[in-house]
Amino acid sequence: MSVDIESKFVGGLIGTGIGDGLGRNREGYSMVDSGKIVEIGKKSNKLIYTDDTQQMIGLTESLIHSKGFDGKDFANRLVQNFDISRGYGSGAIQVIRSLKDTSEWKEPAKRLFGGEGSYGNGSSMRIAPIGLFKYDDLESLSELAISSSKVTHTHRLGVEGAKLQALSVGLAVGKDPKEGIDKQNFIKRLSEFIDENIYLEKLELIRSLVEKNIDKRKVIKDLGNGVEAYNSVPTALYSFLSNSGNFRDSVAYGISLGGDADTIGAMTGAISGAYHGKKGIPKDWKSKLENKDKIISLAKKLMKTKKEI
Ligand code: F2R
Ligand code: MG
Ligand code: MG
Repeated sequence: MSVDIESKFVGGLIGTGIGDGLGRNREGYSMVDSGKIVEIGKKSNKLIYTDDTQQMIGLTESLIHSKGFDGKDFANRLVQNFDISRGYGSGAIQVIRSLKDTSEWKEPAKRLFGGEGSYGNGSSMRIAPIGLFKYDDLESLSELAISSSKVTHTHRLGVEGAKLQALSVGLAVGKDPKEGIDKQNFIKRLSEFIDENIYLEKLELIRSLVEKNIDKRKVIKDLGNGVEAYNSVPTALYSFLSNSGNFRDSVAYGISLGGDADTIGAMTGAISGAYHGKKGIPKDWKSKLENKDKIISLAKKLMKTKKEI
């Protein structure tokens, strides 16, 4: 097996941005044909990203600067990069505003939702750089995913979603798209790291649905398309696995499910981009991504940092 790891780092990060930018105007809408999403891509002059990619950029910058994960540094970058026009979740807005006024960066996230913490998909949608950075050490990958989630999302289901998404990206890096993917084995390997029943049940569902040609309505009903991490991380994984042959199909499918479309697009794009690599992403989509050169440069720096530590 020979895989171009740098291409995969670039793929995982620009995949996030492309899925996010393509899905941006579909967030909150109903399902459509995948062809409609491809058409949106053709008609758009630029793929403008949202909070998903804005936070992904901050996490990547932080991993590079700190040569690993540092919660305080990441919290500072969430504050510095905050741009409300990108469309953040209400809990995320509260946490980031509180982080600005305190050095106790672990505290604001714990106060959300009556002290329950958030189970929104905000810490999952930005996690690609952790999956890339630790793709060769899934135990460390899981620990970093948990720590990075807790800066904004402390609810156990929010944390577990971030872990599952990061693991999916990490596992995809090590696979050679020329060899194809053993879907059953991919899901089995993920399950070994997952503790929460709702995710284990959805992984089991993906295992049974993925080899069949399933109606989209059933996918939405069984796996979800909502803002909760457990209603969108498994959906992104399914979108990738059921369309693993090429990046365009997987991302168009994920976004076409509607609901939290930018975020399902970002997460599907992260996994699919980490699998197919930069070369597997359609040129027209790549060229339209906002801040493409900056994101590519960050992916290369992330890989360099990994090599140096
Ligand atoms: N915010 C949006 N989209 C709406 C605005 C877009 C519009 N186009 C614009 O430009 O203004 N999208 C982004 O938010 C989602 C990620 O959210 P995140 O970061 O997880 O935020 P939050 O608020 O923590 O969680 C989201 C919602 O989940 C529910 N929830 C979470 N934990 C809960 C709990 N313990 N109990 C009850 N409900 C809980 C709440 O409804 C939260 O508001 C992505 O879609 C991103 O694209
Ligand atoms: Mg968004
Ligand atoms: Mg969203």
